[in-house]
Amino acid sequence: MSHSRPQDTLYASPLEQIVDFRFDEQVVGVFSDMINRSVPGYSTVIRSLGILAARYVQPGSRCYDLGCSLGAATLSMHQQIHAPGVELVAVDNSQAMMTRCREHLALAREERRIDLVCGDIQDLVIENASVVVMNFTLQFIEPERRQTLLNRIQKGLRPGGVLLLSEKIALGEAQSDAQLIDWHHDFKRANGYSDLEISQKRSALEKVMRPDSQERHAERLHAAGFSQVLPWFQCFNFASMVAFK
Ligand code: GEK
Repeated sequence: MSHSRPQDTLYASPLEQIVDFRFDEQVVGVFSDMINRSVPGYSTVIRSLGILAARYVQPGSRCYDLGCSLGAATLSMHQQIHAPGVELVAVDNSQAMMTRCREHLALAREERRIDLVCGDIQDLVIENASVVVMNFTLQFIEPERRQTLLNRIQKGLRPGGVLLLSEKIALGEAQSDAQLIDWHHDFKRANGYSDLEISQKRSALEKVMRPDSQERHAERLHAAGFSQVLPWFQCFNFASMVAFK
C-alpha cells in the first residue's frame, strides 16, 4: 500500500512492561508491514474482498469497511466495483489510522465518494448497505457486545446483502488450538519475527483481542438473522466467511 514500508520492530527489544496493544501512532507507522507479516493470507484476503464485493454489490447502495485501518479493503472494493452510484464508507476509531487512511485513499476519493469516519463502529448508523466488510475487527470488540453489532449490521443490509467477515479463530479444544497457534508462530518466524517479538506481541494482545470459534461466529450470525454462512478462506488460525442476509 505504502510506497515505503517501514519495518515493524516494536517488540524486538526486551520491554520492561508490556502494555495492552493499541492502534497508536507507533503501530500505524509500521502497520502495513506488521499485518502482512503477521496475518497469513492477508494480501489474498484483501484482493478477494474486492472480488466478492463486486459480485454482491447493488447499484445505488453503500459498502462499509468497519475497522478499515489504512483502507486496504476499501481500496480493493473501489478497484473491483463498477456498479453505478455506489458509495464506500470506511470507519475506524483510531485517529492515527484515519489520518494515514485519508492519505492512502486520496486518489481513489477523486474518482468516487468514499466517506471516512473516525469513530466507534458500534455507534455507526449502517443503512442502505449491500456489502459490509469486517476484516479482522470483530475480534477487538468486547465479546458480550458482538451480537448487538452483528444485529445492527444485518438490519442495515438490503435484502441480498452480505457481510464479509474475517477473524483470527480459536478452536476451543486446548490441544488442536495449540497446534494452530504453533503453525501461526512458525509463519511469523518465517517472516523474520524473533521468539521474543512473538511472545511480547502475544502478551500485548492477550486482553484486547479475543478470538471466537467458527461455530460461535456462525451461531451469532444466524441469531442476527443471516440466512447462510459460508467459509471462503482459511490459513492456519485466520478465517474468512460470508454471511448472507
Ligand atoms: C485491514 N480491516 O487492513 N470501532 C472502530 N474501529 C475499531 C474498533 C471500534 N470499536 N475497534 C478496533 N478498531 C483492516 C485491518 S485491524 C486488525 C483491521 C489487526 C480498529 C482498529 O483501530 C484497527 O485499525 C482495526 O480495527 C483492526 O483489512 O490489526 O489485527
